[in-house]
Amino acid sequence: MAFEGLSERLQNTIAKMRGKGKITEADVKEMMREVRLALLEADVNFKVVKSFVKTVGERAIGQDIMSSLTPGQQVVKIVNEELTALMGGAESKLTMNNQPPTVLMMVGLQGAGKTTTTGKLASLLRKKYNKKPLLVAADVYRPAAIQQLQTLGKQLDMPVFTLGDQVSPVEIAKQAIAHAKAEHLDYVLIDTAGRLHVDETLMNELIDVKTVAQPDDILLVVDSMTGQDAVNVAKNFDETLDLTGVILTKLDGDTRGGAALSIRSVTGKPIKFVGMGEKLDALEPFHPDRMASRILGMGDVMSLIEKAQANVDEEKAMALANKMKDNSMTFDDFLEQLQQVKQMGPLDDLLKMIPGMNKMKGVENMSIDDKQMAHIEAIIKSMTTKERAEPAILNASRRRRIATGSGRPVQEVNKLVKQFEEMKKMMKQMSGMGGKGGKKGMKGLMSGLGNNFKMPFLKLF
Ligand SMILES: Nc1nc2c(ncn2[C@@H]2O[C@H](COP(=O)(O)OP(=O)(O)O)[C@@H](O)[C@H]2O)c(=O)[nH]1
Ligand SMILES: [Mg+2]
Repeated sequence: MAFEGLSERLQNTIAKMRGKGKITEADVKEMMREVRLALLEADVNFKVVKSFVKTVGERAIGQDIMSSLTPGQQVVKIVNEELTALMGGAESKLTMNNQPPTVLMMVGLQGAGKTTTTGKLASLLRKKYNKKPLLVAADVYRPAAIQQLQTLGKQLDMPVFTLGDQVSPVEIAKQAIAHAKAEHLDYVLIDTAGRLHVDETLMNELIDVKTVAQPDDILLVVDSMTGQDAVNVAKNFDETLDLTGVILTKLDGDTRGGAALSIRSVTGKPIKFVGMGEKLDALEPFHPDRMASRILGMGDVMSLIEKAQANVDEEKAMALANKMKDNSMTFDDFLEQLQQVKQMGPLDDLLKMIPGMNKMKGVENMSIDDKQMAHIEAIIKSMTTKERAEPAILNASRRRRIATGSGRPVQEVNKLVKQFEEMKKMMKQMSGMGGKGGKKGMKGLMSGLGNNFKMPFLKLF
């Protein structure tokens, strides 16, 4: 999990302040010392750390008293706001040219994820904005680079422009844009070559491509796992090419976070997207505010909602939400829900987006893999219709029969039944919380998630 160390240290530091009715200057100093260490340890650029700690410290000491917040909460709010500002404040969107095609030039070192990200971005442009992209194979050096893009194009059912590897990238870019115009395509995404290190030959070639292609966005793709190197690379590329934005890849790995927190501040260029995996849908717009909340363990409810909306069948979810309200959920519903949740990605990643959940015990081990899914399915399918609807009738002999039928140990059947019951109980409590005396956080969360998403999977494993 990305940002783990930073997240934990910051949260521990903040936790010490949380309960305090009054925060002294000494408290703030002590806290800033810890924040400083946490950031340095996360490989954040030291100049960035210095100025961050200074700003937060000054604001925390000089804070106005707001009646609605305790001093501890105010410090959290300041840290959250400053982390957000550090990462660029608001979301930075792609440029869109009024006269299509909009040209995006992808640059970066070898292995950073340019080609993959080109495919992901094209896919996102089509899925989210209904645009028609053209993928352009302008890496004529790396063996099989063209083929890699063609494979992506095939997977996405999207056109790929190539002139083979004997034509210069400049010529390829020129002809690709002409082709896109003729075909009325909306976006041209140029996948350029990388090198192992920044070198002059590479930069000169990229400058030439830039001159010819006149890109609306020049996006640097950098690997977040490389930490401060990523920041230096960004600085180098920006000095030569005047980037318009950065895409940070491999944020699904356990990067310490230094690049995400330093790049904007060091280069002045915004992070526009983050890569969250190898699959073609694993690219997300970068929201500094949400990332800050995630780091501080305040959850990222917005991203969770969006993910849910993109992946969950709304009608089915709605029907289920109603069943949960009157507590008539069956094992069939349960299975269907599991399948939907599974489509959204690793469960523990999802759970960490929920406020407070990242601190909950057991979250680490929560995941539904294909094997577990198959076992659960086998067990449920071995129940009779009546048993699925009325788990209360599942006595010992029925459970033994189900175990035999599904080829699973009876303990596993017992566990599943127990989890199902617990979940039903929890659902009942949660829907009760929507009303008056409900806890503010949970209530806000639930209404934020709307009727179509009630997290019935929280306590499964
Ligand atoms: N885990 C993970 N892997 C990624 C991500 N983006 C790219 N990769 C992987 O990084 C490797 C290099 O990617 P590629 O697109 O060929 O890099 P290029 O040399 O810059 O074109 C491939 O194995 C990709 O699957 C990401 O966001 N997360
Ligand atoms: Mg490539």
